[in-house]
Amino acid sequence: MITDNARYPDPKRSIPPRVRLDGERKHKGWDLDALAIEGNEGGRHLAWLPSLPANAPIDLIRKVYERDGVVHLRGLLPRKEVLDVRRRFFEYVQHTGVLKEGTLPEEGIYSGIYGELDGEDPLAEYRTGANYERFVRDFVAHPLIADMAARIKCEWKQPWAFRQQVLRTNLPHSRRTATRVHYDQMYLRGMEPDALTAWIPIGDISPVGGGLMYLEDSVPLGTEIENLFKKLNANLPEEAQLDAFNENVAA
Ligand SMILES: O=C(O)CCC(=O)C(=O)O
Ligand SMILES: [Fe+2]
Repeated sequence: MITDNARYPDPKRSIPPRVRLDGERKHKGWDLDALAIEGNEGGRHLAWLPSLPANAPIDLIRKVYERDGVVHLRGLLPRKEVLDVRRRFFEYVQHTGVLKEGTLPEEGIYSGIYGELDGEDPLAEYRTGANYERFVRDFVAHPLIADMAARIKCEWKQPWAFRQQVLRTNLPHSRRTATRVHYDQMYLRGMEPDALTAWIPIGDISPVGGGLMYLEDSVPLGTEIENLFKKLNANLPEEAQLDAFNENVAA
């Protein structure tokens, strides 16, 4: 349970100031300066993450990934297959009443059943359960995803150390449900100094409907933090060195 409320700014009140003068401020009807997105920074300092087509030369994709620690690819998966998973998921949660009557599951239109939500997600149990369903497992195992990962990380001899997947949903009119800022390597103690995460929007996800925020120029910061952990953890027993919540990390 989250008790540290002060760390979560009210998304309705934090109107971001214009802090970046370069780049596009408006995109497809969305105005970055008027967006109040919940996150550790309370919605300030936003810019659109540029994208590359998935069929761009792999050298370019790798270059952007190495430089930024993230690469936003468009058009990797057939749209129809993605929308199929979207439909299956909403059919899976339809019994909760979360979908608006008279709309198609594929559209994923909210009924408003839960009203305003503060720090709770009534769908959490179902979306967690959906991770074990065949249609989600098959989607995660899509060869196009694995192939792209292998092309980006072509130096990896053995690409998969273990399997981890999270199916994420966000309900409209909820606050304090955003996952706080982190990098995924943070949870992977005592393993290779590198990991790749694929975040895949299942259908069209608007900037206020959830999605991914990325901290620009954060690669050196992550490296610095990891080096510090390595130094601090060196004196811990082996088991504690592998613990993502050991005394050094938790602090
Ligand atoms: O469930 C979430 O919102 C985020 C999970 C996540 O970021 C992760 O698994 O690395
Ligand atoms: Fe993460």
